[in-house]
Amino acid sequence: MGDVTDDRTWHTTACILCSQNCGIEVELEDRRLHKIRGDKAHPASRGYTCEKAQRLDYYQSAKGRLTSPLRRRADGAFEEIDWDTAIREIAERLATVRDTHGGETIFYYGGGGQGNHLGGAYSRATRAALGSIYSSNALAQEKTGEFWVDGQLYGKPKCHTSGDFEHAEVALFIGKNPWQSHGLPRARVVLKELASDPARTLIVIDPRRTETAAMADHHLQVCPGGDPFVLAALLAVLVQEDLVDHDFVRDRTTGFETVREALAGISVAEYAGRAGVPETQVRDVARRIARATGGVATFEDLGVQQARHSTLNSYLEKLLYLLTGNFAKRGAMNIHSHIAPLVGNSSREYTTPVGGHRIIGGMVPCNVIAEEILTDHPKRFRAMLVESANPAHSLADTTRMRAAFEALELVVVIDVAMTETARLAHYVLPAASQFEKWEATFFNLEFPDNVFQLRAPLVDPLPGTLAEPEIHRRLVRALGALRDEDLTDLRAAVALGRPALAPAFFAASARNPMLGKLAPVVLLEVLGPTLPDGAAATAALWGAAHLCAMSFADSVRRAGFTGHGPMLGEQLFDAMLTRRSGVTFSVDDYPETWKRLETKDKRIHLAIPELLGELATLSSEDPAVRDPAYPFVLSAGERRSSTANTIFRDPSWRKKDVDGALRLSAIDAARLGIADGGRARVTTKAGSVVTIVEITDTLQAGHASLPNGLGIDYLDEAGRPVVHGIAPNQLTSSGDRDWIAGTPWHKHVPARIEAV
Ligand SMILES: Nc1nc2c(c(=O)[nH]1)N[C@H]1C(S)=C(S)[C@@H](COP(=O)(O)OP(=O)(O)OC[C@H]3O[C@@H](n4cnc5c(=O)[nH]c(N)nc54)[C@H](O)[C@@H]3O)O[C@H]1N2
Ligand SMILES: Nc1nc2c(c(=O)[nH]1)N[C@H]1C(S)=C(S)[C@@H](COP(=O)(O)OP(=O)(O)OC[C@H]3O[C@@H](n4cnc5c(=O)[nH]c(N)nc54)[C@H](O)[C@@H]3O)O[C@H]1N2
Ligand code: SF4
Ligand SMILES: [Mo]
Repeated sequence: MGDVTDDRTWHTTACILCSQNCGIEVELEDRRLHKIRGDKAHPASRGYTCEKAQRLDYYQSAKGRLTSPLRRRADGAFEEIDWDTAIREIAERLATVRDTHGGETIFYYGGGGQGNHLGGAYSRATRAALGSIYSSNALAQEKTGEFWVDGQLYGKPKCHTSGDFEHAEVALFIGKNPWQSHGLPRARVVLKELASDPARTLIVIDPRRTETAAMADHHLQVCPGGDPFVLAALLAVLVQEDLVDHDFVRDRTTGFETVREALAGISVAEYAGRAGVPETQVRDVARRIARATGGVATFEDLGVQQARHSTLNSYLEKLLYLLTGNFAKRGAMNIHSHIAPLVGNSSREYTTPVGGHRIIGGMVPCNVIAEEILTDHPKRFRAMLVESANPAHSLADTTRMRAAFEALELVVVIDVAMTETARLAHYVLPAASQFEKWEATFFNLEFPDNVFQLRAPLVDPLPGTLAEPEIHRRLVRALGALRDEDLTDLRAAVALGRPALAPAFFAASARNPMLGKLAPVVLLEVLGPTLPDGAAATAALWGAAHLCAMSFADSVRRAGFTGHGPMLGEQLFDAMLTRRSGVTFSVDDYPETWKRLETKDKRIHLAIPELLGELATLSSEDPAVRDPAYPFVLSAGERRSSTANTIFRDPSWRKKDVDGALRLSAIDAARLGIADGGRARVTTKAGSVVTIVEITDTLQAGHASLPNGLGIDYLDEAGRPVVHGIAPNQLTSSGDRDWIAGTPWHKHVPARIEAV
């Protein structure tokens, strides 16, 4: 199974704590992840890890793992039931909701966290069997505004760009702290290279002097919420000082004149001032970006995507690199390939059934989910299937989300642990952990080289648990959506060898479209048993490999695959199955980006009327103005060395910042009379909590921050659940959201802070 060196057996897998999924090697001791080191053979991480990977056993060996399906009794307590009973009852009750109110009233949430997307791929079959069409996940509280802008500029929301930071002459991070949160391969190495090379420039826009900002050549320390002003000022400098790449704009875009007019009248001095940044610094940064010949790469993240004007911020960020021609070239922004898209393919806009809210890339805005439940509208969501997510904790306004869960007729949760959401479920299904089953993620977002890694199980599933592909297979079967006779032809084709399956599958799903919709489970049944090493659960990847090879044939060939026609996909699938440290599945030339543009005229459509309208409203807004009742801005959910979403429930994984302190500036702490390590009460319009304080010189006065991922419970010595730290969404409100994408303002919560 593994590779033996120094008398030890090292097993190849990946870290599951953030979207980088760095390749690691693990030495086991019984079922524990005993020793962990970076895997030098991983094509993207190349041996790199951050300190958090060392803690992975806190996930694998956590107390309180679920080991039996659970059913909630009338008295509220859970009782253990066997798998057959659980699957039968869940299927019956879901079918009743479908037959009474329509499959569209069954809502699906989740499908994967930072390390596991394979199971979620199979949920498509369960949803198809139920006629469930509405779904969502965490991307609809961070990235959907950006996806919408991508759709306007590049033709479809799935035209997602990737910054080529490794080669960039200028790197710009906006509301993003990659030193802690990563988001790019080998982040700390890349940041150090950028910071130490005098020919390259690191720019950070962040109200806090983060670890990344402290390394930067230019830290634009905006006031919280100052981003649209500083971004507009940077763009105004480009236009007013005529620093625009006119050749690029003329040859590759439309709508520039409209954008130019919107920016021409902006006073750089005034907007810089309102953002809290010196005008000279804004001009220097704009000129530096315009001057770069070796590419400008940008990364916007939660600091702007979960703040006011979030979709506008995404737009302005993209205009910055587009007006300077930093697109489809080395060191700049490019549209990457994928194994399976994270964003829905459709450019058709549709809306939620009750409130008529815009659905972007197939995802219902997280902040409207409670509203779509807590109503007497006949098409309200009536049942919910939650998989690998903890929305009762991670969505805005915990109190309201709980009320929404309690109003549902049926809640089914698939998880490894008894989460805050699972406690609200009617049925809880125990999943095998990510080191007990075949797993992979579709966080394959890189350019020019894009990497996919399939992970084999390191240990057997904990008794009583099942992997999600098998859970979905059983649900689909119990729902009666798939009969053996539907599969006869496909089984016969597989018997002739895998290459015969593609044409047979195509023909079968043309005859019976439902087979196509159930594809993941169909493949699991017909192809799964024939796959080597018991890798049945990887069957859905066969389809993904073929689609990838068809969509990105040139890129897949450049990655060294030579097969013709369907053999290209077969070869790619073989490589995915066997190269356990990861496969570079596509290698791109920079101009490849143009082929991925989805606009009909193959140009970038620079003018977005809705957002230019919003830009104009900034003239009468001052981000420094605060409600006297809530004079602070609270960032509710900061990424720290001691946070990893809610993947670790055991608080003892944190060696520092054990309680997840509220960070407060020295000025505010002195004024409020709070000492380092003292306690403060934080009150917002949604709730009030008491927390430990850490005094820091990295924050400006009037700004405070709490970490993400805390406020979850874990069993104490006596087996009782005890909550550690503050759940940030006790303090957030679902109504505080972007008008276009519905994304939350978690990083911009008006708050009052008092000494306790
Ligand atoms: N250690 C660790 N890493 C993680 C995670 C984790 O839980 N822990 N989670 C992963 C996930 S799911 C995600 S989505 C990413 C998120 O990664 P990031 O977006 O980098 O994480 P955050 O710390 O939430 O927010 C980034 C920055 O926004 C800044 N900010 C706050 N308000 C404003 C503002 O008004 N304007 C600007 N410009 N900036 C502002 C904060 O000071 C912070 O430095 O991290 C991933 N990586
Ligand atoms: N206030 C505030 N709220 C936020 C944020 C913030 O910054 N501030 N950040 C937001 C962001 S960016 C994100 S990504 C979300 C994250 O929040 P969620 O999307 O809810 O996801 P996670 O916290 O990653 O939790 C993943 C769940 O998967 C379970 N799990 C782990 N392994 C497996 C497995 O193999 N199978 C199954 N079935 N389950 C498994 C874990 O036990 C856990 O319950 O939070 C969002 N919420
Ligand atoms: S960067 Fe992310 S994936 Fe890599 S070791 Fe750290 S937490 Fe794990
Ligand atoms: Mo996230």
